[in-house]
Amino acid sequence: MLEYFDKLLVPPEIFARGKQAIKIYKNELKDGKIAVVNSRCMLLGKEGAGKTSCVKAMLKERFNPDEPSTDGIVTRTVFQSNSKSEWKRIKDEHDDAELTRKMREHVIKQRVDKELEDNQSYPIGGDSVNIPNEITSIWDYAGQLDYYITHRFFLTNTASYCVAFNALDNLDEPANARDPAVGPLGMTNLDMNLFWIRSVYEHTVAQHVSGNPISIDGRVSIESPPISLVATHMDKLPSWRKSRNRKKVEGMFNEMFDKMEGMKYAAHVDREMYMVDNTVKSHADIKKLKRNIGKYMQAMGMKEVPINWLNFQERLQDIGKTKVCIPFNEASRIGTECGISEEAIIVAITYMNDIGKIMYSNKDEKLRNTVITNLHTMIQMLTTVITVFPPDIKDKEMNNRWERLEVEGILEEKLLRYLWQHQDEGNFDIFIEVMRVFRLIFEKKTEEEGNREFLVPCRMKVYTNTSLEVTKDDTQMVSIYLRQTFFLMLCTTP
Ligand SMILES: Nc1nc2c(ncn2[C@@H]2O[C@H](COP(=O)(O)OP(=O)(O)OP(=O)(O)O)[C@@H](O)[C@H]2O)c(=O)[nH]1
Ligand SMILES: [Mg+2]
Repeated sequence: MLEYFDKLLVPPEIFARGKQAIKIYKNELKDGKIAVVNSRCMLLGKEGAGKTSCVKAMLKERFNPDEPSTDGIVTRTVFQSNSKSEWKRIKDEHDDAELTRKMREHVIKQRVDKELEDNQSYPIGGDSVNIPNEITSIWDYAGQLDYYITHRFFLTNTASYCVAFNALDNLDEPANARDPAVGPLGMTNLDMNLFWIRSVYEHTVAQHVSGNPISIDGRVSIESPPISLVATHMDKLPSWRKSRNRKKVEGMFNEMFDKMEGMKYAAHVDREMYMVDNTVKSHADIKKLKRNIGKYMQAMGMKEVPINWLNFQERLQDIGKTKVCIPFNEASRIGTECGISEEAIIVAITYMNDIGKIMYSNKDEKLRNTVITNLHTMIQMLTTVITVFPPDIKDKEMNNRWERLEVEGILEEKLLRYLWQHQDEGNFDIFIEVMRVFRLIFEKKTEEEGNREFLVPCRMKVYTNTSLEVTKDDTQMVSIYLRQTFFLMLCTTP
């Protein structure tokens, strides 16, 4: 009987090697620890700055001169690196549970080999690919300010950041949207770049504890999380002399460094100047960027965790394939099944949240009871409502409802059900709750049964009519006049 269960639970290549190997495997699972690197690099910056092209250049993928604007809040690419700073996209990058399983089994297998002093090679699950205990990912954000409100869910202090800017954009001129029809974005290019830096600081350090110094090659170099500035479009600068172009862009970097003098976030900013041309595959500054952020990611993402946490992580990611979220109690029960003590379960879940594997917050009364097991699907669901790309809706009635969201910022339940029709019905109310708790939507009073209405502030139209007059309120009404930039963190205070 026991053997039957072992056969189910123990990886076949360990099982095949007999009782001693099974015993070592079980001991490792119970008490073993593993140093894993679960690191993330996040690219931020103005729309059209060249973030996606920079990710492609880092992964040595082909440059697209007509690269479309990143669709959705953020896209994630998982890759493996080796000592020569080669980064390679992982196949099946969305099967997180499988990656975690391979990583865990690889490490245990190595230990079983060592204890049995057995040099024979036993491939993992028939897969001969070498699995390092390292999973690294790049998160490429869409640069439109419309998505800004969602960033606070994803920016954590365990990641390394890059803020990209176009070297052709004059720092003192108004920042323009990628689509010329949209017009200026209400701040200068300099303020736009500082805005992103400040945003990382506000969402990570200011929210949590203070930043920690990172030491690279034995010396403290920067506070965590580190933020590197990357100038793109170097190939487009006017002078035929490269040195003259670099001098000019150096001036831009120095202007930004000067402007952040005395600000708390300055300690997080990498003073190395990365001036890249994304059109070529192996640009020297892309190599330098990869080398340095690779070191930052190693230093920040390395953590020794109990092996049973990885088992727990894999189980939650596996559930995520079919359910976007589960009640906290259920997650907790699974943690117990994986041999994690009651007190350690919340620590393990928080760790998984910080490294971007799941999402959980015990700060909010309502969300405390829910663990989001599939971030990818959750991002897709959020993107159906918070998007700069209108969906192709064939249904006329739904189209009118979409129109109402576009014009008035009012989301009807019927439209939301239509947009989420391919999602699990059981998740609907939880997601309404997630959006409400994160202040993305506010419920309005409505008459119609079964068609609740929600106000979506980030979808409300911005009127640029400066001649708008402040009218006197009557007893029933209070008018509030706001500018879009009031919501953004500007860079005037330390
Ligand atoms: N010549 C040249 N073109 C570039 C470079 N980097 C990006 N581009 C082009 O600039 C445009 C915008 O680049 P993207 O990489 O899509 O910019 P993004 O920051 O990801 O934009 P969003 O996703 O809209 O936020 C595309 O047409 C790219 O082909 C570069 O270094 N040189
Ligand atoms: Mg992009």
